[in-house]
Amino acid sequence: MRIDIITIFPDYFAPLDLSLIGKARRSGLIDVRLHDLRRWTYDRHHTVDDTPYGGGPGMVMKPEPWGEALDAVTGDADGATPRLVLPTPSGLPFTQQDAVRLAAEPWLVFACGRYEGIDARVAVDAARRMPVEELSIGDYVLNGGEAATLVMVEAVSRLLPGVLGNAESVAQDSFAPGMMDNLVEGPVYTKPAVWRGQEVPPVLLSGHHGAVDRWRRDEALRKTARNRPDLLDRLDPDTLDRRDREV
Ligand code: 6GU
Repeated sequence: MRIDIITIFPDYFAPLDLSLIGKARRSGLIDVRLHDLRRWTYDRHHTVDDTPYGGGPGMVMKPEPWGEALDAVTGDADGATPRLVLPTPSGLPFTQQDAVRLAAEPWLVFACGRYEGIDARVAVDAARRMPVEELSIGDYVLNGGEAATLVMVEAVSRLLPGVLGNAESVAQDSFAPGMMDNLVEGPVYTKPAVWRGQEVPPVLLSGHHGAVDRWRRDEALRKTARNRPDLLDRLDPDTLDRRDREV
């Protein structure tokens, strides 16, 4: 997968050199390209923002550098068109389903806004040539789209074949489509079997795989009820068995 990131802070993305994503980049599984938006400014101060029409606080990102940046970044691959992601707190909620959907794309471009956002005409113009979506990573406000882009790139990258060591761990994750749809994971344990007076739940030492699966599913339901009651309404009644209803 190719991922282009346009930002006024390319250094923000240094973490993409680390850990599993860094390894996936070095092995060629993910081709991440960073672009400094100010490359497409031509004044002495490399201005990327201006005051908002209609007044109000803050600054708005100017359309011209963004138009040129998107033309340059998305125009250089013969025939291919990327999907453009605009991280913004006013976007649609980014979910695991979106991560799965975006992981099936060959090419993503992230346009990181700062200040009060990017002039709205940039998204309209880009949509003439490519699919565009505005996505939010949660109900809080960040200073810009960079941290949100890091979050989305990590959520997408770990779903690509070969990026994670263990493909099984993706299927067992909280929110994983299938068995863990709309459930968060319950508690996990490793050795020693007793630590500071606390025992690991005996079922996990029993060797009965059926009983372990049942216990994990019950714990996931319990934790979802406690921490995310909003998700319980979304559990598929067909995949809820009688024992689930008793938890
Ligand atoms: Cl995608 N961007 C910004 N600036 N703030 C956010 C966000 C995105 N998602 C939640 N808050």
